[in-house]
Amino acid sequence: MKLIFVTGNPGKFLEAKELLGKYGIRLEQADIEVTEPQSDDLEEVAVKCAEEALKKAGERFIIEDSGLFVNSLNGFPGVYSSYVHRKIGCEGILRLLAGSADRSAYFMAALAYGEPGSGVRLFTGRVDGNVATEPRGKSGFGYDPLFIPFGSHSTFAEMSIEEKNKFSHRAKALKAFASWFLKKYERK
Ligand code: ITT
Repeated sequence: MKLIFVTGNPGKFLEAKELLGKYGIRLEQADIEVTEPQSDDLEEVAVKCAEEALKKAGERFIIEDSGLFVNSLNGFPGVYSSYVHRKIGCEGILRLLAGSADRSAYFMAALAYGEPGSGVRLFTGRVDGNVATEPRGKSGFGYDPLFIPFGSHSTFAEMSIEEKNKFSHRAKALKAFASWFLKKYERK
């Protein structure tokens, strides 16, 4: 079963490909141009992007918006995670957190499935953890060197894709999607 992942982020794609492969779903990447709307609601961004992608994609697809929410920074960088990472990187987040006793944070993923003729459906996933005191590890992308999920001593960047998928926000949203999708497909 083939499915398109509309994303320009190869890290997101590899994680999703590994996980959905276990469900027998063969994922292909498509970098369809989608303008992200101005909103600080992750779910709204994902749904609006999916609605736009629906106009351009000729087949069923998934699209995902995600971000790191640092509790002592009132959820910053949140929906602006990609932009903030490009501008100040992991080091910038560490500077903002210098001296903070509370280093708790979470990643959220809002994953929208779009199917021509059927509209859009949303799935979400969240993982809580702490921001490390220094970047650790070389794998993954974005804030992976900073994030230590509860239940582990390693950062996401110190984990293999398979290990990260045991914890991550993206994997949780993808698992919810995959079980719904397979049931829907089996009914047909
Ligand atoms: P697409 O929109 O093309 O899918 P993107 O990277 O721009 O790719 P987002 O707009 O959803 O995606 O931004 C999410 C950002 O949040 C991402 O670029 C990272 O900086 C961060 N992020 C999200 N999930 C992450 C993860 O699993 N590990 C590390 N950083 C993550």
